[in-house]
Parts: sequence; structure tokens; C-alpha cells
Amino acid sequence: MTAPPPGNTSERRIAHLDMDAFFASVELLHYPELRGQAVVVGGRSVDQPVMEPDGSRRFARLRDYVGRGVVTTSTYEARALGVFSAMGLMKSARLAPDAILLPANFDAYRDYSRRFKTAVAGIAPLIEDRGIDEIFIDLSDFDEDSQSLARRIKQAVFDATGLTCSIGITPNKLLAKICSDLDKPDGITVLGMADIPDRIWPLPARKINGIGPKASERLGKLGIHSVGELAAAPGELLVRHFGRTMGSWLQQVAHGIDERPIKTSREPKSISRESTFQRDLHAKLDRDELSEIFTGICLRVADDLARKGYVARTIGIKLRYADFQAVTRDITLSTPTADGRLIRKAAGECLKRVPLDQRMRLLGVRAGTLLPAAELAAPTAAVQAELPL
Ligand code: DCP
Ligand code: MG
Repeated sequence: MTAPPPGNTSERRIAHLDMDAFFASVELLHYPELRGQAVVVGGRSVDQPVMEPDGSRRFARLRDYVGRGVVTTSTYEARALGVFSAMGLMKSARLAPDAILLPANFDAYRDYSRRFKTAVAGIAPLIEDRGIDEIFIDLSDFDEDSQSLARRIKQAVFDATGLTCSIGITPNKLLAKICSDLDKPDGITVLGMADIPDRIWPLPARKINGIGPKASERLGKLGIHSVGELAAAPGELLVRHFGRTMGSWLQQVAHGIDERPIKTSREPKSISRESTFQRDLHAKLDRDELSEIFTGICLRVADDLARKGYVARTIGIKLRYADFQAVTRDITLSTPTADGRLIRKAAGECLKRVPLDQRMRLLGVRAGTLLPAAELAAPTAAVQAELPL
């Protein structure tokens, strides 16, 4: 059996969409006369605009601000003056004294957040919600080319909100998140694995989500500044300085590798079934009856998994004794499954690890660490098929 070539048709298509200057842009919808100006969101409600007798609005200016508040976000015109999120308002007043200051209005931001997500869901429903102004979208099932899909999604967001966003479309979440930021505002960036050396390696390592200020400082001390330098660093050097888990993660992400699936909000964390017995049962004395109930529960869990389209990586049991004490045990499978017999076998292993001298009143089986069955890669399925049952 030969492995599929890299970059074959099974490559996923994942988009990351991030709204442009989100809070500030929502404010501009309410105060269109501020368009094109340096505007900062932050501070307190005392800085609310005041309506003048002639019907015009009087806005607070950054230079008049006194206090310890910080910039929540700023328009791109304010950013051009050096004013960014998390900067102290008084410090930013020195850079942009004439900038308009508006207090945050979270109810409006939440409302627009819902609107843009609903608009995207109308086109592509496989969405992972990443917070108020960003989402991942799985576009793997579309035939349409990425540029035109991105344009269509951006248009739907604009029609629903009057706001622009930026989109990155790539084979995974890691790269998509980086790419949505490469052409902001109102941008589209599409790239594949082959573009990594040209487009990703020149970027500073901290552009990778998960490499924070501390890690990038430590990398800097090792002479590693760009993603490309990280990709070229010897694995054992990274493991020595960051530990095995983080070290190998750093190596993977530097090569643009990221297998994490899209997690839609409706995705269950686990699927479980349990049964309270008509009378308390004893593991040895009521062995047959218990075994039949146990198998029944496992088959129902398998059924639920199949119906919902998931496989489970962990199988656990819950057991409540006659005295109402409860215990749980679980085990991790080497291959995720939705097969009733394998679930029964794994749950049986768990049962061997709990004390069974007391009678029981309830038994439950739980399938956890779920992933969509479709994501079990084809090669794994092929290997499974070759195993004797
Ligand atoms: N936000 C915040 N505090 C921060 C950063 C951001 O409260 N330190 C809020 C305000 C932003 C929103 O979250 O509008 C989204 O954050 P982003 O990082 O996406 O920033 P923007 O959407 O404002 O700008 P960009 O165009 O760079 O995405
Ligand atoms: Mg944003």
C-alpha cells in the first residue's frame, strides 16, 4: 500500500474570518460622520457623544481623557498614528490627541457578532465560533474556488452588517488564522502547503497562534526570529529548551502542520447512556443479567455515535453502588471507534478496574473525545480493514 501523495485531493479547506477593527467599525455605523477619522474605543460612559442644539454631535477627544483606561480597539486611521489595542488611553493621547474617543457598547457588538455569524452560516454551516469577531469555517465540501467563495462570504457579511472582514483560506486552522491577518482590512489571502516557504517562513514566529510573547522571547535568545528559522531549527534543540510536547509542536507548526478539526458549537463533547437497575445487582451473583444490560448500553452508545456521525477516542464507565457511592474509569483507545463490540470490550476493561464486591444500582457507559467519523483519515481506515477481526 502506498501512502497518498502530500497535497492530494483530501486536503482540507479551512477559512478563518476576522472582522476589521470590529468594535470601532460598529461605532462608525452609528456615527457615519466619523468615517475616515482616527477613532478609539475605550474609557468610560462619561465620554458618550453629546447631541448639540443644532442636531450635530459633540465627541470626546483623546487629549481630554484623564484616567487609567486602555484602548479596546482603534480605527485603522488611529493605528496609522501608533494607537493600538491595550495601549493606555493617556499614552495614546500623546500620539493622537485629536482622535475621537468613544465608550464601548458591548450589546451592539454582540448583536453584530450574531448577525455576521448567521450570514456566514447561510452559505457555509460548518462554523467554529472563536469569539466575538472571529470564526473558522470548514469549506472542504465546496467545489467553488476559494477566491470566489471568500468574496461571496464577505459580501454576505457586508449585506447583513455593513461591515468588512478579512478571510484566510488554507488547508488548516493554524495557517488560516495567520492568513486572515496578512491582508487586513477587507482582505482575502488564499494559500496552500506549497506556499509556506514563500509566504509563512518570512513571518515573525510570534504570528503563530500559541507562540506568545514569552515563547518568542525565548526563541529569540536561541537566534530564532522567523517561522522559517524555527522550521530549520534542530528538533532536539527545541525539545531541550521547551520540553518534548511544546518542542515537537513548534516543529510541526513551523512546517504549517495542524490537524485540528473544526469544532462546531453543536458538537457534543461526549455521548453516554446509563441504566438504573430494577433491583441492585451483584457482579458475580447476577453476572449474566448484568452482562446483558452492559452490552445493551454499549450498543446504544454505538448507535448514538453512528447516528450522529462520530467516533470516540475514550470509553468510560460510571458505576453507582447500592450505597450511592459512584466511581468512574476510562481508557483511551489506540484508534477511535463507533463499533459496539469494541466499545463493549473497552468498557469491560474499565469494569475490571473497579471494586465489584458490593451490589450496584446503576451502570453507565460514556464515549468521549469525539471526532467526526469523516475525519478518520482514509489510510487509517485501510489499515483497520486489514486487521483480523
Ligand atoms: N478587543 C479587546 N481588547 C483587546 C483586543 C481586542 O477588547 N486587547 C476587542 C475589540 C476588538 C475585538 O475584540 O474590536 C476584536 O479583536 P481583534 O484583535 O480582531 O481586533 P479588531 O477587530 O479591532 O481589529 P483587526 O482589524 O485587526 O481584526
Ligand atoms: Mg478583528
